[in-house]
Amino acid sequence: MRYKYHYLNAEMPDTADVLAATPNPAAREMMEYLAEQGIETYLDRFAAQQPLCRFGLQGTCCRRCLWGPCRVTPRKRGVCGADVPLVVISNHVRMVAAGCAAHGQHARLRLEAILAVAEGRMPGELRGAERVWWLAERFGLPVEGRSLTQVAADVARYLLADLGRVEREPMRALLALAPPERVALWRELDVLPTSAFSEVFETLQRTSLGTDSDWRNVVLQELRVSLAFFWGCVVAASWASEMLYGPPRRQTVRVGFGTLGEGNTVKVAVHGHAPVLAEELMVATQREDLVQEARAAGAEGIDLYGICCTGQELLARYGIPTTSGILGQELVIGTGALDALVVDQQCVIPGVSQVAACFGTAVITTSNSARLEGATHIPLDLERIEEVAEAVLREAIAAYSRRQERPRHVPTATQTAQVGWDDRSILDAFGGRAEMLRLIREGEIKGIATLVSCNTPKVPYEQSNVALARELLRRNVLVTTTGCASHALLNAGLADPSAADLAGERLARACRQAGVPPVLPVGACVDNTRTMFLFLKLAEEAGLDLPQMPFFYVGAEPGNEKALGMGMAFFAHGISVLAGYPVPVPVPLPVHVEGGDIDDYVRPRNEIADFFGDEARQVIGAKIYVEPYPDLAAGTIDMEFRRKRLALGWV
Ligand code: XCC
Repeated sequence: MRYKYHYLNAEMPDTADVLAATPNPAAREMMEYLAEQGIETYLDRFAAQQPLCRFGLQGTCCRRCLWGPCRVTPRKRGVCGADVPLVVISNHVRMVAAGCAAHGQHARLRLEAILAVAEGRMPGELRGAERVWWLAERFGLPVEGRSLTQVAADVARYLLADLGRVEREPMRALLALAPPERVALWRELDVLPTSAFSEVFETLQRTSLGTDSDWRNVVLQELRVSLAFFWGCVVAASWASEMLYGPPRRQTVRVGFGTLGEGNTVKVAVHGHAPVLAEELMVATQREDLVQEARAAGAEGIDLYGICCTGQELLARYGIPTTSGILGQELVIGTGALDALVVDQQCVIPGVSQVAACFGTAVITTSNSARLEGATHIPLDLERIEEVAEAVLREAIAAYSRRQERPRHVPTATQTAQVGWDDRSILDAFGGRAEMLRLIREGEIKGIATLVSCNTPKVPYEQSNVALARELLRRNVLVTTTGCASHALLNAGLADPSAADLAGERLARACRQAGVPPVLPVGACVDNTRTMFLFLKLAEEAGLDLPQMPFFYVGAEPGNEKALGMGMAFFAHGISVLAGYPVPVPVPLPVHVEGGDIDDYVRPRNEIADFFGDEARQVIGAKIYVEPYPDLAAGTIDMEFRRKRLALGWV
């Protein structure tokens, strides 16, 4: 690849590399088409930014006060005296705190929606009764003689309290649901979080100028905020969605750019993370008056499509086709097929506005905290949600009428996939907890890796996610997936049962017998909750602690601060993490010496790196690996699985 980063043991692609290596032919076609049209995309901006800043890539640029910015090295501290480990971990924990805030805000919106429905302020009903009763029981809330909506409101308030508590007491959902072995460890380390809001607040003050200057103490805050991230935000958001809209539904769907080319309909893409308005849009697309308006404009009806995590939510429940993750959003709009792009919050890049302007696509923002220049703003109001959905669709219909003569270029490729999985349906498909554990113990399934998180321009489009998944399958590793990694794997056909043909003999047999694909999409990023509960249930069945089990968290293409938080949360649970592209916790990698012989490598010393790479194993039971090359990454995961299986006497 064109851009070499010797000090990271990594390379990055230019546009020609991306076109040559992406496993997504439809994306390649769109990249070429937009380049011909002279329309700028992320590829052009990524090239213009090369070479990326060495200090930024290593996490050693400190901008947390106004004395700098300081670029620290082992020989040169910051003006305040901060050394490399302190700067790296302080920068990192701030990113995790930002991720916590991001997932926390969309958890909050969903919990507020539950209260609004329960109190009759928002239309609709709660479709996830089973989750409501289960949580009430686990949280010890009174249920005798109380209605579903009363209990659901109590559950929502309980989770909202974990989001925002300021009293110095531990988060209650974590105490109620996390494994006792982990709770005891976190208590011993004194990292039990108070709430998401409090830990984000504490993280920011602690990393301000001249506050916590003991990097090991900052690591403890990192664990604390990661636990708040998971139990206060991720879990709350996933279960709030289930309480509102019901569990995911196992179903066969079609996905990919090609779905955009079908039918003469008003085409609306939903994009972002909080599916509250998108759910209402689902209802509104069927409303007779709006369908009539679409027909009067010359269309046959109104169709929805999904991008990013809001897309994954609608895919898992209703089979609404998804088109792309974060990196392909400009390409989707560049097809010219969309009449409107409706965004809620997060992962909506500013670049979409320019592409949308070229094709007359209406961009509609709906969150007051996530606006785009040039967009029409129709803010979500829970109490008027039907009117808001109606107004959004009217904008889309108007755009359809205006856009009749606009150019369209829609690739034809689509893929089929089985989606809508969760911990329960996966266990059921494999014959229940005991039977699935037997398959793991006997090596039919060597281990389970969850392949999650974003896309990054630092690798050819979707290539690391897809190549790593294929290599894991070949090594008999079962894969669950969420978020933008899931978009990549769905687009590559790996969530279709026929992908068992790519798996090792033993995994292929297990999947065929169970009738499941070897890659199981479990939803949006907050639905990593489902993978965590799959891991917890299997560990419980085995009578083992999480760190003993052959489970892995893999972020092949980390891009967002939320992805760092998710990795740290799984790490805190004793599940090893592999970051597929050098993230700014530089764990020890052998680095080739520039200009040296082919085998001339050094292992850079860095206390933080040593901690996450080795020392943490003693304390947490897990470690963090960084490996940008997918085949080597798969080998690393396989190595850890083999060692764990040997230790357990599992062949
Ligand atoms: Fe965003 Fe969730 Fe990352 Fe994709 S995977 S880039 S966070 S949309 Ni969640």
